[in-house]
Amino acid sequence: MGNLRFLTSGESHGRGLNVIVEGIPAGLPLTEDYLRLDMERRQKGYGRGGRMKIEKDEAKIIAGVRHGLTLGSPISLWIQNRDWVNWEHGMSPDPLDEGPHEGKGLERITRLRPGHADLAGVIKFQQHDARNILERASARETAARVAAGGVARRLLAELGVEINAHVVSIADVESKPGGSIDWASVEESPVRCADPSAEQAMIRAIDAAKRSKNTIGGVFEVIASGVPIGLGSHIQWDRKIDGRIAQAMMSIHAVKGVEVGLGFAQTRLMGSKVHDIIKPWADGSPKWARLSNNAGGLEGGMTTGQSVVVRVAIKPISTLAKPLPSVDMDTGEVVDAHYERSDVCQVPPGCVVGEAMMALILADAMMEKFGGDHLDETRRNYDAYLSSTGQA
Ligand code: EPS
Repeated sequence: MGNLRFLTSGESHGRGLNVIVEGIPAGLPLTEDYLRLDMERRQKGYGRGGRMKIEKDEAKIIAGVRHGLTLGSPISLWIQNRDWVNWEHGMSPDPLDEGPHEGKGLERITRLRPGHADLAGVIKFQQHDARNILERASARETAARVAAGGVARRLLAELGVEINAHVVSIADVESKPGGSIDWASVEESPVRCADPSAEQAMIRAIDAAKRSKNTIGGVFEVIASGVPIGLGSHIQWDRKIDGRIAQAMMSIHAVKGVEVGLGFAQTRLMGSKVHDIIKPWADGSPKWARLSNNAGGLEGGMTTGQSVVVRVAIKPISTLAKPLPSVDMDTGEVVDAHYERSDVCQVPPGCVVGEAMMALILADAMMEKFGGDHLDETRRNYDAYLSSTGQA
């Protein structure tokens, strides 16, 4: 824990976002081109609003990399907000001069949106303008997480771990892929869905929500394969990796629930139907294989060597084009809640953010267990562990 850490900063309509990632060993190949892949993937998704037509997210490497290889020093990444040109005055760090104050972003927001950070934020931080809260509460921040997640993903790739995600449901439309997931087709799907018939129904559901000036949520599933046995630990609450993954997923904007493996469904089954039988050792097959993976690759706060599988529930976005009734914080009067441009559905891009958070947690756990100031040292330690524990 804390072997690999990251910290983001930035407001949605400020100059940009930055993130510092610390704890990556030296000698890891890393380029802006590699990071661009996930930055672009996060921007896609049916149900996005107008903002993504403005932005073209790129993570610039400011520090920590020389000639394509990490130095072991903090890696600093910068993502410019293209929309900043429209907000230079409204979001300027300079003190406001004498009024009148007119123009984009300068009008105070006092009509608090139910479901957003507005109400608790203005009370707690003693603000008179909800923009001072919503700018940082915005899911724009996930661009910085995905940049950091790209660094973690690059490290995990060296250790044989791959992370993917797909949309399991949007509103009441469920994906039923049947069999193994074709990740290439998920990548092509505008809603990141592995089931073509559900994909069309999901698109229709998003269209209907948009038409009725509403928003919808859903569930995505993140799957990490190639994970060794024994990341995390059973010995203390905050070392348990299932808890660490759940916290990371819950911290994503609009997330309201996380399930591991079979999740809540196992509460309706007998124990004999739930637990994953350990296969007898046989020549040619992996030594520690199981007959099923209902545990989602996590037992006792540790990885089991099977794929780590978590499902993440996203609520409908709280900025509604047809606003809910609310209260004006100045007057206490009943008003329509504030509306400004937003998305209709955030579940498809949520997949990419979920992958990033999974990568950051697993990379941290890898560094915790295998250490190393240079990638070669990390890999030596990792390989020695795999071969001495029958996992190689
Ligand atoms: C968001 C509102 C929208 C989204 C934004 C999250 O931004 P804007 O107010 O500029 O239209 O587009 O997401 C992003 C900017 C992004 O990069 O994902 C919100 O209120 O959370």
